[in-house]
Amino acid sequence: MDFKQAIIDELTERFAVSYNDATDRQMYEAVVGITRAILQKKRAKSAQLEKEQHAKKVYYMSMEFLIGRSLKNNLYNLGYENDMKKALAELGSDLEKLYDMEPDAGLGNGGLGRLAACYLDSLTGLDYPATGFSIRYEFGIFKQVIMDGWQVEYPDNWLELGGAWLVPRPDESEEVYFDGYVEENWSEKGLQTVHKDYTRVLAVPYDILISGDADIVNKLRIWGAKSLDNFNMSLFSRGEYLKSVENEAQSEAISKVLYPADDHETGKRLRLRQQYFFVSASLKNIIKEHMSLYDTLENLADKVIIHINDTHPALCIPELMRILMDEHGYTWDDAWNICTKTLAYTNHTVMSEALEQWNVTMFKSILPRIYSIVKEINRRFCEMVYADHPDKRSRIDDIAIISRGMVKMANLCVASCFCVNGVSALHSEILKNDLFRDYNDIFPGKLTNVTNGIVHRRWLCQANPLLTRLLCETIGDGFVKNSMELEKFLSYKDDSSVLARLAQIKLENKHRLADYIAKNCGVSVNAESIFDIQAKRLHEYKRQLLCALYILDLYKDLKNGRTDINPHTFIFGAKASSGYVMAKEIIRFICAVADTVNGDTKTNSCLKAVFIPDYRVSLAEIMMPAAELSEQISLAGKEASGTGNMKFMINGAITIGTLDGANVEIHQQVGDENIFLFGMHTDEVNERRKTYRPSQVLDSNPDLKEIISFVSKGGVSGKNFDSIVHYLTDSDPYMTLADFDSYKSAQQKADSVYKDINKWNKMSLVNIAKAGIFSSDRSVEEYAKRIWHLKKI
Ligand code: 26V
Repeated sequence: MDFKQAIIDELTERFAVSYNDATDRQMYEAVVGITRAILQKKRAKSAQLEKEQHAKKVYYMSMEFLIGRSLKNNLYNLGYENDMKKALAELGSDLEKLYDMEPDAGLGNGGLGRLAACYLDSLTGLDYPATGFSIRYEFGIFKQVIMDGWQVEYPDNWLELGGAWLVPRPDESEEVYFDGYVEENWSEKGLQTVHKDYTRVLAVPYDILISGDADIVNKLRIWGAKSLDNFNMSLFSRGEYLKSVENEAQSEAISKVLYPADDHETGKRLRLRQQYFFVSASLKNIIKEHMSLYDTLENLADKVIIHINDTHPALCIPELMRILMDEHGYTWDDAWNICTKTLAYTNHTVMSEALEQWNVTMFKSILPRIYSIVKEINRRFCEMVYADHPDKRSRIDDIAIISRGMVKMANLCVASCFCVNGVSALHSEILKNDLFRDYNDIFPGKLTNVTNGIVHRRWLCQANPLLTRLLCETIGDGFVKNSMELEKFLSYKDDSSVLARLAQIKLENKHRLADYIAKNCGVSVNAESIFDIQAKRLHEYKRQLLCALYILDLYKDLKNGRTDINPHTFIFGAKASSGYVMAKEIIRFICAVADTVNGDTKTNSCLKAVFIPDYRVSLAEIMMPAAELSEQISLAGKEASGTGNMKFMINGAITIGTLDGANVEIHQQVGDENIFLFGMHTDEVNERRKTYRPSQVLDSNPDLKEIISFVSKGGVSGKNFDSIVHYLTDSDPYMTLADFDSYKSAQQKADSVYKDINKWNKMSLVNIAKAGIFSSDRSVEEYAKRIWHLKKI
């Protein structure tokens, strides 16, 4: 393709400018337009193939798809990156500059949303027919600004430039019905229900086209809410301007903003509306598509998989029942039979406060028909448990879908879906033995594991071109398609020239991050120091505090004249939910610790710390390749999987971590010698918890005692951190103090290995070579083969 001519044409057609007058923004939009058009053509072909082959298809339902930027990803996957770069250069422009203009599509909070995005990419790259469904949030995850250590949130108006990727499809809009009441009438056809007095909202679809690195193009369909009731003319005429647009505003609020929380179920009405809105529109869309192809729903379960990403889209269950019964005349039993063969569910957390429950009164008022269906599912389920599992009768309150005035969405999913999976080996065991143990007895074999993965084409090939080139030169480029070929890199473990190049690449990537930090944080860090990074959402259980305490411990040692440690730079990136006060307090603490150590000229040549604001996908792409130590230090049993751990690993960072989530499997891959493990194991945590007193740990640990007293006395930047001191000394719910000594030993071990840089580089090489299994290509193949039974197009 002649990209130069295409750009010139696009600029004249769209903006009536010639290339030498075009602004950067016009250039950017022209290039996106051209790329999007290529994708659209490929999508049309893919859709045709899907139809011709009567392919079984997966619909991946998720409230979040944390896509990040798309231009580089698409050009890379299409194989046009170099051509486009050259064409732009000839026109006096620069592709890298255009890449940097693109806002992240931040339609997610963290791991769960990023996982959905990786899975769509991998499914597409592997030629599987898949569609993602979600919401077209006008505002994605907030922009984080740090003011005097405190997180402040600003709206993320990503559509301004990011909207260029969306293909509007108003012709496929759907109506969604809320509120009102249900009238039940007996007729010769049996019980008929009529939903009355409802309010309607229009769901308008926009498609984001997804490229893999193959010919297939899939789509992510995101729904925007539009009011169906035009503004009220009579109110307007009476001069009641605000009132006249109230209905419109209320409907359109549904797709206004992503809930910026991934920790606490707050039971908000608007969130329930968001969930039903995208579930109902998507299912109507799926059913229409299926009917137009087959003219029957009898074969729905053979042709369609609806995958529920966490409980957020769990309303798929009653909504599919509703469509089958109310709109297609199925009996309960026949509808249930289809539903329970079509729906599968992934659980992403065992934290009880994140498990969704809805107040019955609220649920019923917003979704009266859906409630009546959930009630019936619950009635039949409890009846079955009573009849077939008398030993579970005493546990019924915990197993039931509705109990104690709440609708429990995880229970609804496990009772209804044909398959339920956890996201790492350890997490899936905890589901079977703990969170869902009763269900595991009732439905043996339903619970399974699929360990998470990351799309290595983005997280290695695109984010780390230098390492990718080294890999291509040594082991060939087969790993791009088949991540398991990374293992060939192991044979270079003792090749000193490869190890030296690896070190050089890491150094260049560290310089790139150091430049970013200098520019964005005003802190100069030494690229020769060890880069020790913790990047993830801020949560107590992830224990960013543990690392912060260790920084103070090191600082104390340096002040006391210790000289035997390598220069060390601690780098953090983390957003806190806007209402999560302790998480924000921890950010404030980290920033103050950073100010303290960075400002001390006695120690700052050896020890620095930085909190980089606004952690997001595009920032992660700079941080991961620059990391040497990857902090994965959650309390064992709490992190379902983690996926950042995999991104660091594949870029050659060595994990310092607990045996939690997928760290367990990383350990299995690399062995004891290539990871720094520490801390209590899950069973030890459970045992210790029974009698845990943080004050006892303090009494027996003079180092910790000194650190805490330093904090209490205002040693950290002169600021008051009583909140942190009390948190740690009075309750310490995630046992930070209990794991401190063990963490410290692991850090010391890492520090001593770093002195033997050859050994360090070897460990780094082994991590890269063993990371292939954590490609989402592997995860998606497991889903496709074991759970969804999909065939490639
Ligand atoms: C929960 C909630 C609760 C209500 C408010 C809104 C909201 C939004 C998201 C969530 C999901 C929390 C679960 C989650 O993000 N889990 C993460 O999933 C990753 C992908 O499987 C996994 O790697 C992380 O370990 C896990 O914490």
